[in-house]
Amino acid sequence: MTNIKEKLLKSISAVEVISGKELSKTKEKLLNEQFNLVVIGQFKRGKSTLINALLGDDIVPSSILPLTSIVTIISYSQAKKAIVKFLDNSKEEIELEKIEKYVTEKHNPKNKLNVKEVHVFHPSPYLKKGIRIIDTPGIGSVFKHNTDVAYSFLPYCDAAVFVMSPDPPLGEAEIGFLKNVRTYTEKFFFVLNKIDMVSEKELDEVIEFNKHFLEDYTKTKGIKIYPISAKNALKAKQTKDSNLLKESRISEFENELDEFIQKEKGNIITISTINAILRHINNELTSYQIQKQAQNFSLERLKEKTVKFEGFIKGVKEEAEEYEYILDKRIEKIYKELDEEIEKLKEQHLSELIEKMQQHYEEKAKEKPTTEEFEIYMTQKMNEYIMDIFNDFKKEQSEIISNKIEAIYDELAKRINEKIEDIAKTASSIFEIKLNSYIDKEKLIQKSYFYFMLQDQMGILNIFATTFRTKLPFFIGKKIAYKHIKNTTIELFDRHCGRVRYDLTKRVRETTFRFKDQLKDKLDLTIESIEKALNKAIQIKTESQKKALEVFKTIEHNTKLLSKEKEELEKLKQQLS
Ligand SMILES: Nc1nc2c(ncn2[C@@H]2O[C@H](COP(=O)(O)OP(=O)(O)OP(=O)(O)O)[C@@H](O)[C@H]2O)c(=O)[nH]1
Ligand SMILES: [Mg+2]
Repeated sequence: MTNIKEKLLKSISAVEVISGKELSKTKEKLLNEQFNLVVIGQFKRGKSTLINALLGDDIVPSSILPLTSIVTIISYSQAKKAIVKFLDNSKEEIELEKIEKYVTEKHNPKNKLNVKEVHVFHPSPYLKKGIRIIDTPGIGSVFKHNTDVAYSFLPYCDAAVFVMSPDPPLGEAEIGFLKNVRTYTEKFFFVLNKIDMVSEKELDEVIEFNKHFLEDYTKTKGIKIYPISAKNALKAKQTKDSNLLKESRISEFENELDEFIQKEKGNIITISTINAILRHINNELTSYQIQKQAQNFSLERLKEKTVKFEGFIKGVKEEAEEYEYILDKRIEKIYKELDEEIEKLKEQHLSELIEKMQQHYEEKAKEKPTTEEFEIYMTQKMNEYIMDIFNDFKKEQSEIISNKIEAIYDELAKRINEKIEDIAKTASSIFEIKLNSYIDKEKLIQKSYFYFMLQDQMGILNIFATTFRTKLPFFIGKKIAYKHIKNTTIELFDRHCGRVRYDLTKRVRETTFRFKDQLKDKLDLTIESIEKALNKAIQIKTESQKKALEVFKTIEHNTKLLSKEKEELEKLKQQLS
């Protein structure tokens, strides 16, 4: 990945120098595109140690006490440094060695420093590949807030490493967490850390045990567990001890993670960058051809032809606007269909859910619990049912919607490509030369972008243990408590419906915006390069012959350089696909 990236940056610079134009958007996209890898797991499983092991250096603090309390985002930079971002949006640069003061419960108890997150910059080669690692506070620790943090990062990451260890195999907090993140299992890497603490036989048992439960909780078959010792891996890398590194078994995990990263993201970015450079080269070569050809016409005829071409372009622009309108209409239709699905979901599940709650009510009542116990039990049941319903629904709907918008985007991209071809054809006929158009077909969105998370503070119902209701004796309290639960069920169901709608439509809006921008750019750049060429051609005609000759010499030279660059990029593209 590093190599290709560097190659492409070189190619961009070369094309910029030759053409005298900046490819800033392409460069920015290539440089900024990061692979977000989030590391999650119960406290003390060894998340921070694993990150240090991947990087081969003690970067994030680790300790025997529950430690990380603030999210730390680690990315590449030549110079080591850390930036603390506070809840009031202010920032402060600190020395990397001082992050402990901000990210740990010990030094920043209950986050009294009001830290939002800490950004760490480090020159590690691992990060240079374009990987951004996110260290999260352990789930299920005494600080409930930490679990929410882990949840909230999932939708935005490209892969998640879930760290477990043999002591004990799996806890309640982990199980609860895993049940709720089923939607994301595809991007999970399950790591069993601290293998140095158990015998070979014990290890096999723990792996078997965990695998069975993981598959059960996430409803996924064939889950792979990577047994490693992060502690030994880190030590081995720091002391260059190859035997210890082998013992740590980290390499297999690293390799497969790398492969996943390359497959998921690397190719998409590199191919779209290659396409952008090739498109740019093609526009530039077309512009040269037009400038040369224009010299065969009198100034008057050239101006006539230019007017004719402008007329054609006006039509193209109008059509492009129309496409945008059609796109908006289709997106609206997707929203409407989603609303219908939500209504159907309500019809199908809500009355059934209330019925189930009624059954639980009757069964639990027989046990004569206290009102408080009763309410806690019922609330738990309700949360479980709702989570189940919405987990499945959101997965199904994000799949359906991402397929629908992909189809719409594909069709529109095809039409814009046809327009670009049309421009080349029309320009060819007006200016009596053969011009080539550069057409690429690339994926504009990633499926993972559509997966999203429901469980957040809003989704979890508070247990109203302090209200007067729960203090009532059960024979009085049960009816009131049940009525309360029933109303809350309806309300919570509604809120989840709203939440699904909000999340999905937001994602559709964001991708559509990016998509439109890309298409518009493609078309505009093609038109712009021809228009500029015509202006230049007219200008050359009014200048001295000596100057004109100079211009054509440069054009000749640049054509050779760009053609060579083009050839290399095409070869690279072929290798990648
Ligand atoms: N034996 C052994 N101990 C390990 C290993 N990895 C981590 N530890 C130890 O486990 C403890 C917790 O490690 P951390 O990396 O701080 O764990 P964490 O998951 O980041 O913890 P929190 O931030 O509190 O959630 C430390 O004492 C580590 O030295 C390992 O592979 N083997
Ligand atoms: Mg930690």
